[in-house]
Amino acid sequence: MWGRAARRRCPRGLRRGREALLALLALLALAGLGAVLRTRRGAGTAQPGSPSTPRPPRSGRREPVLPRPELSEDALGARGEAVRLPLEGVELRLQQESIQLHQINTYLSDRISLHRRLPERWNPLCKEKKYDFENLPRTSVVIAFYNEAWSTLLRTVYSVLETSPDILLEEVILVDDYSNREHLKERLAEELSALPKVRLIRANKREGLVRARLLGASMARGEVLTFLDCHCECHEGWLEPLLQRIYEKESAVVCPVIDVIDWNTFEYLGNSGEPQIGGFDWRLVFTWHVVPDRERIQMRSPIDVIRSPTMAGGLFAVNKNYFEYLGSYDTGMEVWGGENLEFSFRIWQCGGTLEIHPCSHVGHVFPKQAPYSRSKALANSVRAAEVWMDEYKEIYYHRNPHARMEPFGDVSERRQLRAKLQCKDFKWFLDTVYPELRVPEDRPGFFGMLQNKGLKRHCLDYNPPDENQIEGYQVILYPCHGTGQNQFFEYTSQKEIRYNTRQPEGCIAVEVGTDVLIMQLCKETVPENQKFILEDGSLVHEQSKKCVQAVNKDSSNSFVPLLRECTNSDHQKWFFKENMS
Ligand code: UD2
Ligand code: MN
Repeated sequence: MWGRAARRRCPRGLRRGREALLALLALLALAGLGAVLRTRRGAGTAQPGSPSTPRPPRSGRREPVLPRPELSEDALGARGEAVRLPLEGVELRLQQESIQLHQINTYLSDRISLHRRLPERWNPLCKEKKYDFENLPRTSVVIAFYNEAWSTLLRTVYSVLETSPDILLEEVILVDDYSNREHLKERLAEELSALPKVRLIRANKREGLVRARLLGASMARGEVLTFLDCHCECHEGWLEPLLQRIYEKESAVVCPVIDVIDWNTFEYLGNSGEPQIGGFDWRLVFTWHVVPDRERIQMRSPIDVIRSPTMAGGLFAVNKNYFEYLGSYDTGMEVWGGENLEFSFRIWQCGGTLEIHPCSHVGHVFPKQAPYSRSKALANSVRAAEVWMDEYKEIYYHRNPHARMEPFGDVSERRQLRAKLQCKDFKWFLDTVYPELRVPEDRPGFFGMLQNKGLKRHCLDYNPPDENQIEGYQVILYPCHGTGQNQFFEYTSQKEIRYNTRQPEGCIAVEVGTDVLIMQLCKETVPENQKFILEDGSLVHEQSKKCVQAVNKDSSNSFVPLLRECTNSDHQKWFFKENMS
């Protein structure tokens, strides 16, 4: 279904590309550069949505570009196991400083070989898979980096060269996004100049990851672009499945499974079971999900591609022409964030597919926390919402009142792109691609901060210690802050008080026999202990017939919401507010 949609729509843009290419071919032929043509030809004539135009079979080695040097058995972390150095004094301090600077234990990373092996983390069936090596498109691997540590960056490069079949790798393009660290200057250029197929280009101002990647892409000679972050390690056989899939279907954008490399121990985690797919919550934060049954029944085997509503963002392969046809990236996005959801929406809404290949695994170091400022992420998300989400952007704004005020620049070109490609609307995306995501009702007057009338500006608040584990803690009262997030609730027509800024969504509940409000996961059929009646400002727990009241905690000045017999007190009155005004 996806393929057909893409095929119908693509030719117009492509035709123009083909005309340009024909003109270029004529010029080159005149200049006697016929030899160049043979390697470039396949790229320009490809039809998105259909198998690649056959190109003359190529020859080349199936072995990796570089052999992996032998490592001694006792080399640190040589097989991806966890390492904890027994340090004290100066060394311990240096390790802590390295974590402070990079939010990654680069002191340890520097002591682990740049050529280490990884434990097998793929489904054993992947080893049996056969590939059309001679026919597969070649790829340029594009890696943008900003102030990355030496060893994590170099390990990424070596790992690509030591795992990618020579015949499939056109080149590795490193894009320095205007880093200011000494080790990334001449020393890096020198180190890389000794490596085959590696090119280094430098931005002459800080571009942010979107434009840095595009800078790399603009120089790429491969038929496929494969993007990686600059702190990755590729698992054996990671590249072939990506290219094979794009060879079969050019409008497929394919991600590897992202395995976790621990920022502190450099352990290579991950498992060979079913990968997770990408989603998002209504704050437009990327989330991971198990594969839904509707997708599982479509898979022909456990190692078939899995369609995913969204991608994490850093690691994917795409046919270069198709990427350009789709409008590459939104160059109005700065630094970090938002581009992954924007691209995901665009791929699906404009006729492509976004998939994860279970046989392609790549490790990624998730830092302890963000190593550089990501304050531009909000504007990037707003751009994505403004261009792709139609009226559903309101659901996002309700949960991020501040986003409405964010200057996001001009998106008219991106909207034109959407019109030109005749992309489907967001409702189609939600219904077809991501039906698991519940669309909030957001009835006027029934969402936002839930403020108590008897107290001065205090709101219901839920602050789970772990974003990924939202059940089980107590709901509290906190000064209203008006930024959505932990104070955003929606009262639904099913009588739930949903905490639906996150995925999966929480619902306020009362544990039987207690007066305490806690968070539980919402259910398909609403459990009795999650039902509340909001009437004339009173919030009645239906099961116990008691009212939610702001109760003074141990005669201090702090209050908690608890169930009490209903009175008419203002401490039992609640009202929703959308923002602080
Ligand atoms: C995730 C993605 C990342 C990107 C981001 C959303 C994965 C594994 N990672 O965050 O690729 O999609 O979500 O935007 O899916 N960089 C620059 N210039 C900058 C900032 C970053 O070149 O101004 C580089 C950076 O060095 C790295 C890449 O862009 O190679 C991604 O940045 P990150 O690793 O800080 O993002 P991450 O993994 O937290
Ligand atoms: Mn990263």
